[in-house]
Order: sequence, then structure tokens, then C-alpha cells
Amino acid sequence: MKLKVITSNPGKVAEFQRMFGDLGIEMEHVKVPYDEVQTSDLEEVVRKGMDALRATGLRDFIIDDSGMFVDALKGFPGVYSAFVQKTVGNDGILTLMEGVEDRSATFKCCIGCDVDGETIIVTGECPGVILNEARGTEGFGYDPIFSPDGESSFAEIPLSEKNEISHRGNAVKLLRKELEARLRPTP
Ligand code: ITT
Repeated sequence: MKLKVITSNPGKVAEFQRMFGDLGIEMEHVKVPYDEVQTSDLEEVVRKGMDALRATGLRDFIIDDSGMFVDALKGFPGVYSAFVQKTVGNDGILTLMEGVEDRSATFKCCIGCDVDGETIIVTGECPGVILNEARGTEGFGYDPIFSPDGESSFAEIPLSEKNEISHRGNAVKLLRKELEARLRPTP
């Protein structure tokens, strides 16, 4: 099976390929721009995105909408995570969090998968904290300032370790179950 990963972010494709390679599913990076609706709900963004892509005739694809939700900022940047990352970046979040005691945050990832016109939607989460400074060079996006355990940032641990506990890793575990059931030959 081959699935097109519709994203502008090569970091996501690498994570998906690593997490699905053993199932014999090949991931192909495809960049197709589509409008992400403005809503506070990741799943709604994904559902609407899938509808828009299917309307162009596309089949057998994955889209993923993720965000980092910081408790002390009432869930910001959340669904605005991509915009915030592109504009003020990690330094902007660190500035907003200066002197803030409650540093808890949650990464969320909603994956939508089209398999021959059928819809699968799963959501994974990863709780953690916003560090006081950016650390590490692995990964992408908010990885240098997010720590799942309060010690190492996601950018300081190998991708294989991040995948075991990350929001995307947890969403993928759910998606794997769904895809495995479909790949299993019917008796
Ligand atoms: P596409 O929408 O084109 O797939 P994107 O990078 O904009 O790519 P999202 O909207 O899903 O992806 O992500 C929102 C933001 O959250 C974006 O700035 C990402 O860099 C960041 N992000 C998502 N997953 C992340 C992860 O595992 N580690 C660090 N940052 C992440």
C-alpha cells in the first residue's frame, strides 16, 4: 500500500515513514496546498481538509494537523501553532512564558487517512512542559522548547524515542490498528 502524505513539512513524512515502514506501507511526500478552516478543533480542521482534497479526486492520503496547547496561555498557540511558529517562533513562546510558573502544555495530533475513499480519523496526545530555554538540534518546530518529562527536550532525544511517546506516535499507534485490520487478508 502506498499513502500520499499531504504536508509542507518533510519532518512529518520522515516520522510517518519510520512508523509505518514495517507494515510495508510506503509514504510518498506530496505537497498540495489546501485551506485549513479556522476553528478551535483539530478534528474539524482535518475533516474539512479531507473533504477539500477528495473533491480534487485525491485518494489514499494522510493529512495531519498538530498543535501545542499551553495551559497557562489558555490553549494558545493550539490551532494557530503553525502561524505562531512561522512568525514569532520558539523565542516568542519563551517570551510569553517568562516568569510563568505553570509550564504545562500538551501536544495534540489529529491524523486523517483516506483509504480508497474511506475515512479514518485518530487523535493522539503527549503531555509535557515548556522549558525555560530552547535546547537540542533534532526534530522540528517546537521540539527544542517542549519536554515530555521536564528534563530533555524533544530536540535532544533521537527520533525513535520521540516517536514512542509523542502525540504523532500515539495517533499513529491508533491508525496502525485500523490499517492493519484492513491489510489483513479476509479468511
Ligand atoms: P502541514 O500543515 O503542511 O502538514 P505544518 O508544519 O504547518 O505542516 P501543523 O499545522 O500540523 O504542520 O503543525 C502546527 C505547528 O506545530 C507547526 O509549526 C509544526 O512545526 C508544529 N509541530 C507539529 N508537530 C510537531 C512536533 O512533533 N514537534 C514540534 N513541533 C511540531
